Amino acid sequence: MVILGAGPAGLVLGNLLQTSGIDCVVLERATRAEVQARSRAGFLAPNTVRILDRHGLAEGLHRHGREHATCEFRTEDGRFRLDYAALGRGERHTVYPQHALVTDLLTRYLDTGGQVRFGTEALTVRDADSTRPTVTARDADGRTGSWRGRYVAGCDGRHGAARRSLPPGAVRRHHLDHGVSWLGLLAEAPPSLDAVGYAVHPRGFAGHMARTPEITRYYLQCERGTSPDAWSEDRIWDELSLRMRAADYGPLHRGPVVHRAVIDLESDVLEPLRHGSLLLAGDAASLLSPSAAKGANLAVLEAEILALALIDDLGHGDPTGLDRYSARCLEHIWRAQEFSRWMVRLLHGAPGPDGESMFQDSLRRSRLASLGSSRSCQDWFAEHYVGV
Ligand code: RFL
Repeated sequence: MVILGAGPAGLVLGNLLQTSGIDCVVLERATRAEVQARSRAGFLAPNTVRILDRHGLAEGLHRHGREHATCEFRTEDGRFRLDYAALGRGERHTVYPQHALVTDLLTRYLDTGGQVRFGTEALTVRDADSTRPTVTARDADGRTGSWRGRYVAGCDGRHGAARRSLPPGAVRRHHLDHGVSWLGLLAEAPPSLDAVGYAVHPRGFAGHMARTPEITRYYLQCERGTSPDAWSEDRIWDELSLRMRAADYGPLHRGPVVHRAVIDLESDVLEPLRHGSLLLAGDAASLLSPSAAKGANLAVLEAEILALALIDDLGHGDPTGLDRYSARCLEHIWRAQEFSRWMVRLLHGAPGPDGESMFQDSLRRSRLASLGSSRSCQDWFAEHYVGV
């Protein structure tokens, strides 16, 4: 079994296969240090924690993760808080940075004898329509080699070799550009509020998400095409303070911005998630906008479904799970996509000169008013916000 990519999807899959005695190798383009330093997600859904618990992979997150169950919306009409653990199914998030989870998964996989080839970039997957698919890969010294297995799992993200190797027409790609960009920031500063903060402002969206007691993630809506370095740190903090209405609700804890990236909010779904012996999971299968924090959670869920199906097939000669893999995952993916899209519409809609954007903005305002006042709307939100 050849797994492309040592992110959450590839490493959950690798751990489950390894524990079941299925021989596998993970090919990873980056170095181990790079993989363990990549800061991204932080909000783990209860189902993700249950999956990791089931397979003995949750020790670190139970030790260092923190439970989280409140979000606060700040708008031109005031602010309101939702304690989502008291709504919907009564569930909460665990805040645990993705790089810490990836480090735990990698350590466990290597400690139990798993093989990872770091610095090895998969170039193509050939013969995916046969039972001996082959991956051509280049190592850090520029040497090219081949890796063959019964199956190849494409867990190498949206720009990886798995997607590139799909023959034209084999898989459909459904794509949606939400038309919005965010400047994603990591600040070396403690969280400024004890809630996820969503601020809707005439100058654009601003978001606040705790990561650790020392690190906080912020988002600022920006013009499409903005360079990540275009904003000075002073401008970033001034804009965050303005949009989050710090003058009314309390100042933000400022600190050095240690990472920044511009994210164009886009979504896509590949259908089906399988071409012969090549199976897709995580961002390689479907990209979600970060508006609802679902990507890493879906990656873990899909990896578990795929691992159990592969164990049935390779260990017991039962292909039923693999035959159903794509349909089962797509059901979860489309629900997550729907909620992410709803969140994009909840948080954006700048008023403009034309009637269309005024209309959109009024819908956005009305959506927020329903969320702030209707218990059934809040229950629906809570269920989808923590669910995958
Ligand atoms: P990853 O984590 O991108 O890992 C893919 C791995 O594949 C390697 N790779 C290759 N290796 C070999 N050959 C090649 N040709 C290769 N090409 C790539 C890469 O080096 C990498 O190690 O994909 P995976 O495993 O599918 O996991 C997906 C998640 O990482 C992603 O969905 C989340 O980070 C999305 N996301 C969030 N998800 C959540 O559930 N909760 C959150 O709070 C959350 N916050 C976020 C996010 C994504 C963000 N960005 C990147 C837009 C916040 C941000 C800012």
